[in-house]
Parts: sequence; C-alpha cells; structure tokens
Amino acid sequence: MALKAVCVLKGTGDVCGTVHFVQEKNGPVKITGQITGLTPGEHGFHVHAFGDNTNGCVSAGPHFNPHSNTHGAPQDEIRHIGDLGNVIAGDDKVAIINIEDKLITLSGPYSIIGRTMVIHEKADDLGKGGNDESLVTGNAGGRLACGVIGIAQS
Ligand SMILES: [Cu+2]
Ligand SMILES: [Zn+2]
Repeated sequence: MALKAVCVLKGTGDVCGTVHFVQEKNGPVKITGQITGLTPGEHGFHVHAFGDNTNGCVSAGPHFNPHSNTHGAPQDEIRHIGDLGNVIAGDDKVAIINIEDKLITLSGPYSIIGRTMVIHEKADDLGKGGNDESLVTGNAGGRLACGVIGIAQS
C-alpha cells in the first residue's frame, strides 16, 4: 500500500500552494502540486527540519539534514535530505511541481512527515555558488511560504 502525505503552503504574502507526496513501498517519493503567486523563474524548494511554524516559516529551522552533509542538488550524492532543488514559475506566476526523489522518505527514522516544506524567494544555487552560504542554504533567500507535511488519506 502506498504512503501518502500532503502539505498546504502559506505565507505572509500572496504565495500559496499545495503539495502531494506518494511513496510505494521503499520506492522513490513522487511529489506533485502547484504553487501560485511567485515571481517568474526559479525558486528554492526544500524540506526544513522542524514542523514548527510558531514564528512563521523561520521556526522551521535549517534544511532537513540528519546526516550532517553539505547542501547540494537533488541529483548529488552529497546533499541534505531536504534538498529538492528549484521549482520554476511561469509568467502566470504558477509553478507546477512534478518531482521524483530517491532520498526523501515517508517512513522510518528519516521520514519527512511532521517537518516543513518551504518555498523561497530566490533560486537555489545547488551548492555551486562559491561561498560558504551556498553549502548551507543555496543562497535561496527569504521564505515566501511554508507548511507542515502531514499524513494524507491513502
Ligand atoms: Cu529552504
Ligand atoms: Zn540544503
């Protein structure tokens, strides 16, 4: 039976969205959905460590990184578990999400359930920015919207 999760992204501005997660037994996680109200172009998209939004998206903490790796691209060997790269908004300000990721999981000790999805102001440089911050956050800038990842009906 597939595991399913869902996340509703909200922020202080116009950006909002919904993200769905599906995982067949030990397979990759399929991530679909859409985010609206974005400036056209790339926006960093990550799972952050805590399911805490008490002080807005800031309380979600850093990228989910239980193995203490440096920040990277989704296809990199060395990356944070939470590193899902960028989503791209069109001129209509909408980003359609369609990602398949082998590292994140919806079960076990490294499950992303109960943690927070964040959509950022700027593009994630995927650890290739050439400065210290690139290896921590990808220089993706402010947090436009976020939401806690919850268990969805299967
Ligand atoms: Cu982030
Ligand atoms: Zn990261």
